[in-house]
Amino acid sequence: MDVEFVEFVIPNDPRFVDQWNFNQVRIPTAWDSATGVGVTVAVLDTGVSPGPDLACRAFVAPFDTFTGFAGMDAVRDLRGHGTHVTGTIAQCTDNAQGFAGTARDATIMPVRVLDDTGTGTSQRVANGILHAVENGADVINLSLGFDCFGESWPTCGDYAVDMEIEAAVAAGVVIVAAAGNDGFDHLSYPANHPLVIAVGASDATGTNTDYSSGGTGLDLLAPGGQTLRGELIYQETVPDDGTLNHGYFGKIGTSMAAPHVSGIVAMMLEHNPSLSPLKVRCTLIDTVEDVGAPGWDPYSGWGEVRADTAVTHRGEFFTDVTTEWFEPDLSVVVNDGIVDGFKDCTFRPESDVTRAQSVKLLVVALDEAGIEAPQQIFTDVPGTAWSAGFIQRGYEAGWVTGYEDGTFRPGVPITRIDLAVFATKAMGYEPIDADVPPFPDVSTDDWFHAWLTSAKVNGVIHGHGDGTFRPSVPVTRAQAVTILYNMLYPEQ
Ligand SMILES: [Ca+2]
Ligand SMILES: [Ca+2]
Repeated sequence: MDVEFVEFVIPNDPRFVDQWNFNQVRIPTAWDSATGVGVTVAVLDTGVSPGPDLACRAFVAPFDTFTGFAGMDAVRDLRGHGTHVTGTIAQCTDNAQGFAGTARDATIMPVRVLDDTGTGTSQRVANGILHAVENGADVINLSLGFDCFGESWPTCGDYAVDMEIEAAVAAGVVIVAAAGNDGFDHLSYPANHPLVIAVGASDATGTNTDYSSGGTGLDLLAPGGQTLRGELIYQETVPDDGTLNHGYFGKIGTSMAAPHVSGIVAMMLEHNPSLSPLKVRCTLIDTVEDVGAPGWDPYSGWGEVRADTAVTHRGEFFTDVTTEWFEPDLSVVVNDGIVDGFKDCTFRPESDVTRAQSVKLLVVALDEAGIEAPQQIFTDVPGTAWSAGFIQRGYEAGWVTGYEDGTFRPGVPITRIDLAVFATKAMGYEPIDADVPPFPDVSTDDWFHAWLTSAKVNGVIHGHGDGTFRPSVPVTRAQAVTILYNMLYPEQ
């Protein structure tokens, strides 16, 4: 058999050999799939002073929240923090100079929210997030925060910044923040905000460093380095003496860890632009290398980030779905946008599906939408109910039916037979009369037998392993996924 061999591409940046952190989290491998083309990362920091190894980079909408001025002069970085962070995200790469960057073709939006002492106010950060969203940022990197001293969000938080975070994520912008460097068991703010991806720091062993803050809400680790063994994060930046003399500086901290993740997110969004902030976070935590205690733990979150699997993975898997029997079906219907998981990145495959939820799934699976301003059709589904538009859509198409007493019973778990009949009718299949029942545990006298026969013949449903159908048993979310998959992709 002929096998094609390919060269392993190593960028020609001379100092790439010092970037242990890049190989550790598989960034060069991820470059085979994406490099951040067309994706904008806003760096809310001390500004950016581009040196020779950022000369290739495109910068958009630079803005100083202190003066309100725009332009690269306004965001000049005299401290070297924001420039270093920017280097990790998008240093010019394979240019025979200096170091490499993670999302080596991303666009950077420098927003100065910290002054030359590295200090800013919550109003600056809030204004910076607003500026980033209004100017088209896809990702916001926050290598900043304040210590929470044992408090959790929202006790440890800020109202103005919370408002802008929520608006940004609602607009589809992914926010990544440093966990904090105090080594406490509580994250700093805003890493502790539930909508923000919280990044702790690992060293060259891949496990958490002693300075990296952890606790509830920690999502994952990325390399932040440590000084004891000289495992620093190197990029080109300026010293903090105001001279603007560019050089190569090694730094450590969760501030250095977060931009790895921001760069990886930029590559993920190039590879799959439809990923929502929730799917980005779920994909990141589902593709980590688990380190420390098995599963999520307060020191390392879900584990250390892996750029290659995060980028190529399509966000279809959930933390409670591993090698279940329905996973291939699930990945298809999730990527089709028909079903989604929950905000905690679980899918809850064994939970019931209600009748109202089933109708919505079928409407979405048919690539249709709910009717706007729906009327009341069933006595127990007012026009204001979230499901009313979906139920009216299915009712008018002739596949949603209720009960003889005029109710629909939207909150009741749907039975296997009701979902099979809805799905078969929704697909436009005709009932099939047969002399024998389609399954041994149903009868030709059952009201549904012609529909169930059609469902079986058309591949919408299959029986259990023992040949039975069990028509009155409630449908789990896992089973609903399989029915949707069979409906859309019947075996021929
Ligand atoms: Ca370079
Ligand atoms: Ca772990």
